[in-house]
Amino acid sequence: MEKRTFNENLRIAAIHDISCIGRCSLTVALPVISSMGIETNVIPTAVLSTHTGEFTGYTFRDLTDDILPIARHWKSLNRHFDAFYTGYFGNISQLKIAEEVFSLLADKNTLKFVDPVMADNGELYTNFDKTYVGEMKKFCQKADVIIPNITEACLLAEIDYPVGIQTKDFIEQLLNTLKSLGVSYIILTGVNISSGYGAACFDTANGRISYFLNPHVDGCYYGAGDTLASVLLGKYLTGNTIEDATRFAVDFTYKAIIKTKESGQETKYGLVFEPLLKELN
Ligand code: PXL
Repeated sequence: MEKRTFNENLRIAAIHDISCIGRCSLTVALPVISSMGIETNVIPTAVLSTHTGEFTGYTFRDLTDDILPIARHWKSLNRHFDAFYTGYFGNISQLKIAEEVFSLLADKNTLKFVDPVMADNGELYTNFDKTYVGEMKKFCQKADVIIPNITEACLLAEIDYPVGIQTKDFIEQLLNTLKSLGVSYIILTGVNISSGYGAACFDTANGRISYFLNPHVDGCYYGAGDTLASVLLGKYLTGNTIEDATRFAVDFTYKAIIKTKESGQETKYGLVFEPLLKELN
């Protein structure tokens, strides 16, 4: 894929849920990508009072019926989008609907950046099942870039999830299996090898895998994947190579994890990324 050049009028659309508390999905994508000078439009897939990890009793308003009417209205406005960034969908039918949104609004210069949000730590999130995984696999085939964590990558590749530290051989086997999806780049997050914790960036055209790692911090940090993906997309769109964008995003996320740990706040409330936003512009 050719290197993208800086354009001060960049515009994206982010298709994720709004979790009103918990700093994930749109409450991360909006501030992070906007801070990078990119106009960030949104199509909310659902509204939840909190995200679904470690909270119980959350509200869930499914917005399936609003997605295509929003996209059709946007079509009438004749706006070009530099990227579509998809994340958490409210239900399985929204995957096909998102494909329709791409058909309506994406042109040949629109990057399709897909975070196949559905699982972590070896387990599917509440509300997702094997059928969803199959449909997500088909949806990923429409993408230019996908950014699964290890669990999601294993589900997409139909490979058993490795508990604990992974080997580089395992990571390479996993990425090479996912090559059949036909995307340009795969950014694998949650990589936990003996030399550190972070992400691997796979350029499927030349087979090169680059690792970006920091020390491992114990704990389950909600919204870390959304932070990493949002920073990476913004950096890539503003003219960095995918490898440089990945390095920056991994380091930013690591710093936000350290801030979160220092704050003593419960990790289910998301990453303390706000003090770092100034580093993005
Ligand atoms: O961070 C991923 C995510 C997004 N949206 C909702 C979630 C999660 C992870 O648990 O529950 C609603």
